[in-house]
Amino acid sequence: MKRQMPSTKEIEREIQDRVKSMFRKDFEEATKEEIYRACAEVVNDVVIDNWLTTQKEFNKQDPKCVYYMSMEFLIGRLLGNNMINMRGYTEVMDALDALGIDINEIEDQEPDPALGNGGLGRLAACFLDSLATLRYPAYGCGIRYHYGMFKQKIEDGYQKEVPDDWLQTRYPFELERPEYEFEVKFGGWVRYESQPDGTTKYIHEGYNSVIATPYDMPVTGFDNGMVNTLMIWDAKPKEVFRLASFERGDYNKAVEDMNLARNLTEVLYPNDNHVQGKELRLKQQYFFVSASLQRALNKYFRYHHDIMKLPEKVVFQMNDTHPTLTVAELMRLLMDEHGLGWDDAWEVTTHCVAYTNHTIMAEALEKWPEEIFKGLLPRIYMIVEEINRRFCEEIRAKFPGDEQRIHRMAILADGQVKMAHMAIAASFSVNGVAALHTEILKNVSLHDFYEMYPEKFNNKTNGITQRRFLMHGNYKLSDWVISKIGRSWITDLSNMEKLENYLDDKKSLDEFMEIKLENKKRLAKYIWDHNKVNVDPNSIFDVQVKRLHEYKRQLLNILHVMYLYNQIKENPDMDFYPTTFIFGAKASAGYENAKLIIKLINNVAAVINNDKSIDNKLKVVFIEDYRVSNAEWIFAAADVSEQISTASKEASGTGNMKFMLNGAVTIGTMDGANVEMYNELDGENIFIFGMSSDEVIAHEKNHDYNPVDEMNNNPHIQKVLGQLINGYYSIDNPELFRPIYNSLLNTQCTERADMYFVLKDFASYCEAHEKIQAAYKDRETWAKMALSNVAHVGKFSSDRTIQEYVDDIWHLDKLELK
Ligand code: GL7
Repeated sequence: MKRQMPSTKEIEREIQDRVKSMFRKDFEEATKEEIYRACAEVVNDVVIDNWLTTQKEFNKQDPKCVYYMSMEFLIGRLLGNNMINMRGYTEVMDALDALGIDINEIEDQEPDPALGNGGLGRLAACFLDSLATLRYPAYGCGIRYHYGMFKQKIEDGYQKEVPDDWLQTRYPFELERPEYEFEVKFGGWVRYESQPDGTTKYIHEGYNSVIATPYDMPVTGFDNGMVNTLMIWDAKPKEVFRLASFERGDYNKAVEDMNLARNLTEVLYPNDNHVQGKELRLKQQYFFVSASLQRALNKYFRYHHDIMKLPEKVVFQMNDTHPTLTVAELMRLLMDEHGLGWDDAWEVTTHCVAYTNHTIMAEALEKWPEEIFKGLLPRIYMIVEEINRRFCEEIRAKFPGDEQRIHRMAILADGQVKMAHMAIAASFSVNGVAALHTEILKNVSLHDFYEMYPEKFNNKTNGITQRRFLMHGNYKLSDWVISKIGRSWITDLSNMEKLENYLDDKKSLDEFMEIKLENKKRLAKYIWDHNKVNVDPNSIFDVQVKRLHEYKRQLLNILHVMYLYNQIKENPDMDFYPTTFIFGAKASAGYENAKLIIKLINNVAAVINNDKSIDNKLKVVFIEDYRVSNAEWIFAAADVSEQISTASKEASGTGNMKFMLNGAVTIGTMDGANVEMYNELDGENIFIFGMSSDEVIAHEKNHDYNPVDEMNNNPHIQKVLGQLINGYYSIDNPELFRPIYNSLLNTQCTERADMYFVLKDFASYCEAHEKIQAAYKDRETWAKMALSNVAHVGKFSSDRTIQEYVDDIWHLDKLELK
């Protein structure tokens, strides 16, 4: 039976009781942090009952489950999320209110679990939310990093990385499950033993090992009593006791095991769309893959004995290439532990694994040096060699005589293990994350593989959860939508189209704009508290928040701001609607160009914000430590959403959808899911600019783009670029931004000058901004554009995405819950 949240009165009493029993304090004496912990337990109590019921139904109904394998789950804070999904948010808010406490301050006490970098990790979290809401049986499988994504401090305009010690105090929404511990082995060698029946036994010896311990987190569905599980794995040494007793003399090995366990899950690699081939990362990958598979098989064998039928009950979705070892580890377990021969093991594996590609960026393609791979995973390496041998034979059979093609497609080539190739060879499904991205995979980056296995390729356009990104982040708009069209959109976002009835209703448009203004005031206060910059809530809030990457072109945005500033200074009376340009972005710790762009944004902000002569027409704000929790407020307050990646580079984007849901109007390129947003909007109420992906790809192929021409033909660009190197934004050190200047113009500095076509798209970007200015001046026009975005956002719910994965790839049944 589904358990509901108690009434407001009961919650009020329970919170006080918990404070007393947990901290031996009267409510009045409790700190905010203690009240947060008490609230978490009150909510947990209900969650746990539903979790138990759900898991009992799993045992009874024995449904097919998806295991979503991901190195990243950017779940964000859970208290608010769980209260929303258990339909108890208002009740807790009112209870706290009665006790004189603001719920925001209590939610703010929770560390923001940042077990991911950006879009890819947040997508995994949205998928779990949708799976539970749609009642599909699912497990998330990941890593319990002790330090998540670093916290960003801005000092003198520069990014400083500060460790994110989110586990400093006990996290209330996780549960250690020592009963599901498994051993994971690294290094050593493999000994062969011929068996009397003619088969060979492979024995792994001389290895180091750790114990993998899962911590389970509940994943609540919206208002349906369903609670799935996210298992994140931590490592502990197996040998502690031996170390203490000095027995058997392998003290050194025990020390090694201890260090292995200590380092393994310590920290998330803070790279987005880029991997470094670090051995520790490969260890992390094998660690969580092996532990998750062992737990999955363990569960399977509780109710089944025929391993050949595994694909009827289990599907592993690999979130990018990071968990590709799933392929080889499943083969190993099936053969070495469960006695299958190669062909049977391959038959089972290839019906259980599916792969999602999330990027075409070459630097994100995972390749491991064979030597490292072999040393760390000797048995797995043998299996990969055999997969590769058979795969190359298959290519040869299909394309006889095309040895170059075999070389291009091989899993083992040039001394490397190519993870994407293995993922595609073994998966029964390969999907991209937006229509355009999937087409580029098929026609360009994975073209060889598409020719080999056209039937494997399919598209699943990304989505986001409206529960977190509207109901929680923007309750004012959420309540307003409910007052107009009811509640059905909460679990079926396509119902937002009913808002079309209000597009010509002046009163509704006014109310809508009033809510936006309230949200802008909330953000303006946040900006004042954090940046000490005074921004006018009546100015246009033009926002670009996402990871800092050259292909995402924050540089184009800030160069345009520099251009506007020049314009306003040259023509003080020009017609210009005051605009606040808001940025938020973390750069990977070792990404020098990206970090310098952050510094540039902050220096430009300092100059512009302190120039009284421009009469507050322009403001620039860099929000420190952009993360899930402040993102919700930022989306709610945005008028304009900047989605300006070089066409073809952003696989999908998901921030674009969160802005749209919150009634911001997009300025964007025809890239990723922007293309589908454009289609949903019938090409209206969105500002598109710049080259198409075909044009970009053609220039890349023909090497015929020269940014110097762009500069010479455009005096505005000339002036702005001059200001990069004449000390205009860096008086003390005029050379500071020279590397940015060089990256745009100087072929000697990068592979290609202006790799991401910033100057090429500059003029058309300026024009699009002029159109925004014109549209914003008419309040009603703008309101209609913005509301039209909300009305057409239906497609971009992760509920829709998950239903497509279920129908086309996973084939799951909904769990029955009474
Ligand atoms: C990403 C893509 O860059 C992004 O466009 C996409 O929305 C996201 C989820 O599919 O995946 N790929 C990637 O490597 N990272 C992403 O965010 C880090």
